[in-house]
Amino acid sequence: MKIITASQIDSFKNFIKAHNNFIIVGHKDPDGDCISSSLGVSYILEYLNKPFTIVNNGPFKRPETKEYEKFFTSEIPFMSKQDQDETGLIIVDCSEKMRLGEVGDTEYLDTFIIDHHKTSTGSEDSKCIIDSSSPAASCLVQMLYEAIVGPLDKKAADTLFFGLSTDTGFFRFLREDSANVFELAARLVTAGANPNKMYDKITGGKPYSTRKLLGTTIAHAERYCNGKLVVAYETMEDTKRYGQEGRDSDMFYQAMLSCEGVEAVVFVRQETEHSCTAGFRSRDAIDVSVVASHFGGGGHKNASGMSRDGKLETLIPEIVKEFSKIL
Ligand SMILES: [Mn+2]
Repeated sequence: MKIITASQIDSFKNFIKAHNNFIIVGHKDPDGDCISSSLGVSYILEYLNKPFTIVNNGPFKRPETKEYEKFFTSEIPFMSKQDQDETGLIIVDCSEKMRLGEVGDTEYLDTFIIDHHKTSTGSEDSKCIIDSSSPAASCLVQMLYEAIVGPLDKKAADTLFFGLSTDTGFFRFLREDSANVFELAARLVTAGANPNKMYDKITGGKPYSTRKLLGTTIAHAERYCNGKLVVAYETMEDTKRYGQEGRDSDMFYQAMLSCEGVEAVVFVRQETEHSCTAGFRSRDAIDVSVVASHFGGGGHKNASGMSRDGKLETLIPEIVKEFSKIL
């Protein structure tokens, strides 16, 4: 992870100075990092006495995200032309406005992006901190917080530890180059974050039906590319039966990636009659973001996703074909 530079901190400070009001927004279907980064930025604005609204299109489906829903509104409030001119939009854990969902008109707002997705491109000007070496957007927010506000209090530490824990798979995804990530974590724990409780929070509380759904998904799994690729799917019927109260695809990826010879895992879900979403995970050198980009999606080297028109029967062979090029 790269440490945030003085000029990045200055560009963020200047953006805040330039506006009287702020909208903070992250990607729809928020995860722990998205929530953590959104709230983290709000603490910085609170400290600087700048008014803000925290927006997320939801839904807050994951059990660990539910307690945070009350801090978010689902749409950007109505603004007059003058309000728009004075308002700064801060996008966290996301670089594509498409992924914000139906939050309202963001086009006229001066924008600053804080993100760590590999497929992020960044805007033409310098109003962004985009660093794919950062394991979580919350790490970037933590460094901004410490630079602008100072030492973390317990509330900020708890919130930011949530993002770090989520996006690192509770530190499982980190490698030998991440000593400075553990230094950030150490400061969070010093300020009161509790790793044991956090692990419980991000892994526990899953409804029983999600375990049944996991069984169905595993039963649907098939191997391709000489056993290097596993593909599973969820039909609308499966969702109806077991998937109403949330899902736990992470558990599925873990189960399959720990299987001998498997290098990549695909999970495709029929969301509506005409559209699917797919998640990709991989080990080590296999870059699944390449496949995700091919289908108009994005993400990280070892974890990406996409959303696309189509049916399972036709989409799965297309995905397998793309994977056969990289496996
Ligand atoms: Mn993230």
